[in-house]
Amino acid sequence: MFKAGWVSVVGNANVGKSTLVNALVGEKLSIVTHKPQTTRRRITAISNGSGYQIVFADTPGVIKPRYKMQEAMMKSVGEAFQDADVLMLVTDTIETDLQPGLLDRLKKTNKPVILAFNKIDLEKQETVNKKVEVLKNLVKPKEIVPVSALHSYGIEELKKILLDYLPEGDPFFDKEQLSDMPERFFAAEIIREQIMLHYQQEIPYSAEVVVEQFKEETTTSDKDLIRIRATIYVNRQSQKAIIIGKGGSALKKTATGARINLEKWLDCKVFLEVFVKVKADWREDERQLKNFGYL
Ligand SMILES: Nc1nc2c(ncn2[C@@H]2O[C@H](COP(=O)(O)OP(=O)(O)OP(=O)(O)O)[C@@H](O)[C@H]2O)c(=O)[nH]1
Ligand SMILES: [Mg+2]
Repeated sequence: MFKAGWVSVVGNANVGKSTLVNALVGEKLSIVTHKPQTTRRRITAISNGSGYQIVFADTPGVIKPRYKMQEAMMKSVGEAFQDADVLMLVTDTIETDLQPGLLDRLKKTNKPVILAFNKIDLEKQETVNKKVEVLKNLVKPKEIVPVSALHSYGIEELKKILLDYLPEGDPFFDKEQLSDMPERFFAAEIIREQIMLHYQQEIPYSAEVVVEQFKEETTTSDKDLIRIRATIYVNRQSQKAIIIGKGGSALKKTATGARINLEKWLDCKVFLEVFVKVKADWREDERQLKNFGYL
């Protein structure tokens, strides 16, 4: 008997969905930062084991959209709800009030909901119990699993429970495959992670990264080198100046951070070139959002 199915990971922003998916898959696929709205698209992450394949869909945290890009983000959450065999709702100990857009969908679904109560390392057992009780009555999950994604606590238990609710069936993907998304996409995400970390206020939310070139080369020393050329697009000219910084210092720091993480992830030397361009108000521009793959 082989079990295979789709688990969509949904929740408020910043509760640790991506950290949890990475822990479940055992590989850093989704980017993680301390800022909300880090994840912008549905990201596939595959966990293969003996007798099972779980295809996780990490999703953007549910918010009330203010511009078209955020509308597209929320549309991808809706799609993840539809495609799921099992819904894994993630909440944390800090904010247990579910966003209305999330609660509505949870109330309408007839799919099994497993609640992963994350960040239990931050709270006393007593407080955790109280908050769990509130959520239990609100969303009526099939199971509740307390976890700490950051400390890899409760991960195996959670996986076991998810498997109980997965259908029997053949695997969807090759068992070596970690995702159905291309390396270029993950490379762009690794660069965007550094933008989220290095800049303040609206800047990270106004930036998009596109990888234009991703080329493997064999060098004379027999070690592989990957040449990556990427462009950071921002909304306005003033933002471009901030991204670049005085004498290029800010961009240099960002690109260095990105290169180090790309080398770790690709396990080889990376030559990274980053350019910055303005695409006026791209977050509201349907054609641009299509180009960037949001629509
Ligand atoms: N203390 C603690 N922090 C955690 C835990 N899990 C995640 N975090 C932190 O919570 C923050 C948000 O984590 P993410 O995984 O990016 O959260 P997310 O739900 O994917 O966020 P969005 O993509 O923005 O919706 C990061 O700073 C994580 O390190 C945990 O178990 N304990
Ligand atoms: Mg995320």
